[in-house]
Amino acid sequence: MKPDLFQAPDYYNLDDLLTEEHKMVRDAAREWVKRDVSPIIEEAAQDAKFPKSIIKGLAEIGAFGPYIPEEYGGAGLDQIAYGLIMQEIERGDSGVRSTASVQSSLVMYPIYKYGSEEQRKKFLPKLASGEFMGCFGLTEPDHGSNPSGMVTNFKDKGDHYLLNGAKLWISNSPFADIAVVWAKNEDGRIHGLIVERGMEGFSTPETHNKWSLRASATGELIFDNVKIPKENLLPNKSGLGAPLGCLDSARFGIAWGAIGAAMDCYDTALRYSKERVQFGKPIASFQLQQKKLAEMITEITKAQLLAWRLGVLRNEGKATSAQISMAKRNNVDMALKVAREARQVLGAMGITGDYSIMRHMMNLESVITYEGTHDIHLLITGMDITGIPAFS
Ligand code: TGC
Ligand code: FAD
Repeated sequence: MKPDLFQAPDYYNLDDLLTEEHKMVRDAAREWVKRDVSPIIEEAAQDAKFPKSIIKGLAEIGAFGPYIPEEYGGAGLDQIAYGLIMQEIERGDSGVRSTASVQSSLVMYPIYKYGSEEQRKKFLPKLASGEFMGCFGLTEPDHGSNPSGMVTNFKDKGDHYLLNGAKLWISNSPFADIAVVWAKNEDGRIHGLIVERGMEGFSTPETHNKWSLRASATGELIFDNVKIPKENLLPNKSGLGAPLGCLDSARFGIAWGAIGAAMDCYDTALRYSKERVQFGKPIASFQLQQKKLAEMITEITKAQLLAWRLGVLRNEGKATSAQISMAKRNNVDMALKVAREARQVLGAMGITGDYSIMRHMMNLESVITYEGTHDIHLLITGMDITGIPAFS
């Protein structure tokens, strides 16, 4: 892979909207990605191996629980700082951002928000430091977009619960120490349970042959009469709204993260277009290439503004789930389109691992599917503006 020469585009001087703390956090994440992610990520993706060496660095830049209070080991930052960290990490690779998203929004957040004080104290500091890694099990083989149909279930056996079922497409599952798992009780009510590696009947086989997010480990969660101690049930929220509340936080992070992938593709294409000469001129001098680059920076700038405004609303506690869906959908779609255009600017070189664009493009095919598909987020907007759900 070529040396990382990334220069972040900021066409509308959005840095002026950031505090000194935002810029400090963002720059630390940016430097870390340049130093510790860029040199190893292409090989990790080619080998389809999650690079465990990055866990310590992710913890050090505050990527595990950016907005979780410091008393539980989190970084105690605001939502914009959280978004900026996700942007910088995904500038390196969406799979690395996935690991951070899952740990922060899908494992630490539910324990912090829905867990008991004992659960918070037991798990959050270890998750923040990376000593423990977590995963989040909502999707099942027959229930993806429609998680309310889940069949994974647990029964009250007096001094413990008995968990049965299976989850599929679970980021981090092959190496996670704990899993936050969503399952139905005997009344059909959805609850969150903390399942720990080593519990009898719990296994996490890896899913192979992915062409996307190859540097992120994905797998199953299988529960075969797993005895769950009663103190591992998240006591403070139940119903589908509980896992969906976690998704709000993760989708917000993705809305920022996707901008990072797009920025990297644009920056790479811009630099290449000025250096690559055809017909005696840099290809940047041809109108067709300028159109691509001009449209890319326009769309990136619009997405940056959307994410920033959403961050302000989240900081004020005013962002709705539907607003988060709009930003996730728009920004991931934008990033995928930017990646496809940028790839063309590089011609044949664009398909190689010498540049990051093709890897981003393939990664974004997962990002546009997970945490709610492109179609589902459109239907969420449709429901919000018409008041009529069109899911079924
Ligand atoms: P519906 O009847 O609309 O809602 C059920 C209850 O949930 C509440 N709710 C929400 N609460 C918080 N945040 C949200 N975003 C919420 N959306 C809905 C709702 O108010 C209701 O509460 P209550 O109290 O009335 O019961 O539910 P539905 O069954 O009709 O489904 C709606 C739909 C389709 C929008 C939803 O289920 C959905 O979002 N489906 C997509 C599934 C999804 O996103 N899965 C993601 C799995 S995790 C993942 O992909 C991780 S990838 C990680 C990585 O590697 O980065
Ligand atoms: P389906 O729900 O079967 O959808 C297939 C197609 O039908 C889609 O185009 C969809 O938009 C469309 N569709 C479905 N319903 C409707 C409708 N009502 N109207 C119109 N169109 C519709 N899940 C987790 O729980 N935890 C994780 O950590 C996790 N990590 C993931 C990592 C990767 C790499 C991937 C690819 C997925 C991951 N997922 C995870 C699962 C992800 O959330 C689901 O794949 C996603 O929610 C879609 O579910 P599905 O794949 O079953 O597609």
